[in-house]
Amino acid sequence: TINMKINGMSVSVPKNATILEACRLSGIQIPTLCYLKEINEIGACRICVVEVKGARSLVASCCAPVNEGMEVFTNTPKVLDSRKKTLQLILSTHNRSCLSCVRSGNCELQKLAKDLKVEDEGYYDGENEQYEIDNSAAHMYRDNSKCILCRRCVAACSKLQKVGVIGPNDRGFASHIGSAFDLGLGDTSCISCGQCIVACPTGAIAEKDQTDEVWAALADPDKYVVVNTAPSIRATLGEAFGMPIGTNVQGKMVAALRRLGFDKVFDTDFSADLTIMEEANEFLDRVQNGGQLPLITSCSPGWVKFCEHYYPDMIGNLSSCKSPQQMFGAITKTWYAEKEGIDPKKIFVVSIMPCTAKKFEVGRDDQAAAGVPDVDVALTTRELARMIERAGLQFTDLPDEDFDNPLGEATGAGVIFGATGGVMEAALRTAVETLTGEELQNVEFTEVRGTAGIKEATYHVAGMDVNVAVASGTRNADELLKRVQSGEKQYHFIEIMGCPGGCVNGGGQPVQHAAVRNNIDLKGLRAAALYEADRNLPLRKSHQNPVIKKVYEEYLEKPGSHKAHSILHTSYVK
Ligand code: HC0
Repeated sequence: TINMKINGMSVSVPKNATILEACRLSGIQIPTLCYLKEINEIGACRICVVEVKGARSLVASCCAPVNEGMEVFTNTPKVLDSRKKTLQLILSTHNRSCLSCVRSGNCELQKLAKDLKVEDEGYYDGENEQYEIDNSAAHMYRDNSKCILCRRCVAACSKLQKVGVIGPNDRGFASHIGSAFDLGLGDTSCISCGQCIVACPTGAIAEKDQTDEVWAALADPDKYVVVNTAPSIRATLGEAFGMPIGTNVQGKMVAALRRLGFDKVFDTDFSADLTIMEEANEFLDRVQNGGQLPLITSCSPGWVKFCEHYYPDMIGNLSSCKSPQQMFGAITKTWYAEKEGIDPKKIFVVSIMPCTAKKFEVGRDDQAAAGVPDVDVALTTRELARMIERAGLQFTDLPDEDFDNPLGEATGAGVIFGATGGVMEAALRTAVETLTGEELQNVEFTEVRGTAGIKEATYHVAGMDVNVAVASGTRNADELLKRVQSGEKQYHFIEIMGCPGGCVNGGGQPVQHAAVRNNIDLKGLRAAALYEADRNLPLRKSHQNPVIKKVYEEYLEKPGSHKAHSILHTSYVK
């Protein structure tokens, strides 16, 4: 440690800390705007300035290291005045239609303007650049009139995800964020992960809001509107209503959906169980019959798109299974529709996903088992929160209710899908039992848990060493696949999720401000809620799910059957 003074108080802080970190450790949260820990430490916005004794000018605390004996002042008139002027200048080019902005109430710029007492936000107003809204991508839009050029989205795209399809274009007053040659985002190799959206401090980028389509379906007496909620939503939706990170709100979520008027409230965990039946079978088939290995999971559409764009040679390794979202729609519009005597054309399937790429996945080819799209609309967690607000439901006061039958029935294997490593663990629970023919005593494969970007394990099963790996975030996926392609590593089975930490940290999840993202283990806290849910469930292996058993008995015959293939599997494009 080193010794220094902050606002006249003596403190000891780690010697490699920045001034920003030293202040935070001493109980002072300095305001920031462009700073994102580890990926955007560029000192560009100058909101985090402080006075350092002896320094000629104010110092950007996010990228200035501490020194022995340093004296820092965080709230002097000079500091406060500088921050306020910087913010006024930023606001002078900002589209301030805040009243109805999608980020109103959750905007970092808005909070700063209030905290820094900017009462004359139009002080430096003048002529501004005009931008067209980029609506070209399936999942999101960009409105540069609300962009403050902090580069957080650029860092998320290039440094976090290694996709790199956006960056600053032009110079000076004309600077704006966009794709190369100002192509529309939809014309680039964007993977639709939405990590840029959760990194954005303002409303410059957001998912395409499809809530009106769902309101219309709910109001249509000819439609039978079914909703399914992804595993991770129960662990994150509460954040949108001020509940602590990692609170499991499954019961209230179901109650809210029922009050919104959905005819049936079902669980994507059910179809996660179904995915395991098909995927474990595919894995065993490839192992036993010399199929292409490693088998790589295909349930994350951001990852699938990354594979198609950047690793087309590995498309043969992708599982042919549709994702649980798509399997849910497919089985609803076939088996369930037949059973209930409902015309599949009248069924409107809405899924609530932590993911923006799910909006893109809905429209992929070969995702229409009953001749109509498997899923009609994929909403993000944030869009669901907006519907609940618009309906005036007092979320925190709602009672806890249960999912409907039969597609609300799920095991613990389904719920852990939402965390990185969860699909692998769920698949192992079923594959190991099938291979050994014996009941698995300990169902917890802890080696593949946790928020590390890449995880590996070897399991000795039925006389064979099974090498598995798990990666989350496409930068980590890229690193892992390079090891596979170079021959450095040989695996039998790989799980890849497009977002770092898996779906709990998806691009459609409630946006937490940088002050939270930088300092709290968001992924770990959210994932813990899912592992706890798994621990508390009576059934924890997908093949134990009684409704899954019934679906195979009554309809699909067995995993991997011809019928299962035509309904639950798909293909990919190079
Ligand atoms: Fe996921 Fe899914 S677990 S991708 O992470 O596999 O989005 O939560 O719904 O489809 O089940 C997302 C989350 C899902 C799917 C499931 C998978």
